[in-house]
Amino acid sequence: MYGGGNTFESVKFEGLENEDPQKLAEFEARIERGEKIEPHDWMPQLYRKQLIRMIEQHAHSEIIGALPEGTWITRAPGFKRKLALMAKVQDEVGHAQLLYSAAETLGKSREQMIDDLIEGKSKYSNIFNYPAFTWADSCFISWLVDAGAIVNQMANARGSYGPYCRALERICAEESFHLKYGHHCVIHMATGTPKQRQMMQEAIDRWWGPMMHFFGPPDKVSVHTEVLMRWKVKMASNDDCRNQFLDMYVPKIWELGLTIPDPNLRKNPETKKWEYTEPDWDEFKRVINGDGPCNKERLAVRRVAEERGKWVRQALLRPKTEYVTPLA
Ligand code: FAQ
Repeated sequence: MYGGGNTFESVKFEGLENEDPQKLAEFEARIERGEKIEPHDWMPQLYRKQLIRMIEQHAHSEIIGALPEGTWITRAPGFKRKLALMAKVQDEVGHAQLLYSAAETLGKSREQMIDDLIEGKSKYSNIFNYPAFTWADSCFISWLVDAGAIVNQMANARGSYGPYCRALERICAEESFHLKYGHHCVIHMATGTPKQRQMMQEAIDRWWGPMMHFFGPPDKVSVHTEVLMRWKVKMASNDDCRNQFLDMYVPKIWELGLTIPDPNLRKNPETKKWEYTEPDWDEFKRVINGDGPCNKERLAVRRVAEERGKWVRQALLRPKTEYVTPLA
């Protein structure tokens, strides 16, 4: 099955009864005290399994996330935009490198992770399975998808697993430049010609649903949140991150004279929470399970990249081996 096969099945505390109760209690006390868990420390199998799942999915999201924006490098308007977008895409791929390294500390090899991705066994973020039709779509990703990623990652950088937190700290620092670049691109479009404003509005209309999905299913149906929050891997729930994103960015979108395609979107002054129309969660499930508009194309590109890069990896691993490429 596409995506690792756990989606929405109860996986909360499976196998915990087989762990040594004393070691488990010490582990949980360390987490409670705010200590970092390092690769050689004792940890329950479930903690290891959950971390591998989450960090691996995050790493895949970064390399697949480079694809919709990557196609805009040659078409970005002007040399400065091309240069900035190229640097951003390069950063995203670098983030994947950091994250694959963090996941490897838990015992799964990078080769296995890449194989699982290209064979469709691992998930990656829903949002990168949609096409970036126009330059405004690329601007949306650079500003608002990066903004969503920062909300989630700033919280989790304070979590319990040392290698993941250190990777997230560095990633967030770089993402903050992406956010500034993306915001600048959107301001330019929103304050430009009527055609540019229209393009930006259409991009927001297209991407709003996937953006609401981006933070994951509602807390009441999220299967992993409880265990991940108990062990401080996730430091904010899906709904909390979604709410924080709305709080920070809806006013900024409105400020630019742009609208959000949800007539029910409003902040409740009493609860201080945002109210909104639930996005189409059936569409979310289809997309994360392999049936979105671009899933097949995204994985096909990664398969080609893997195949074409094989000789480079082999050459790095066995530098003394000579290769001859036939000329004809
Ligand atoms: N997409 O029980 P929960 C970026 C799956 S980085 C796909 O709530 P959890 C940078 C979930 O895996 C973006 N699948 O799961 C960038 C699970 O399936 P499974 C990625 C999703 O783990 C910007 C099932 O649904 N960020 O954008 C999604 O507690 C611009 C049940 O869900 C991260 O990966 C989704 N959106 O919470 C790059 C951050 N949501 O595994 C280029 C780390 C849920 O049982 C350009 N990850 N699912 O088969 C996390 O914080 C969490 O894993 C969540 C999901 C919040 C994503």
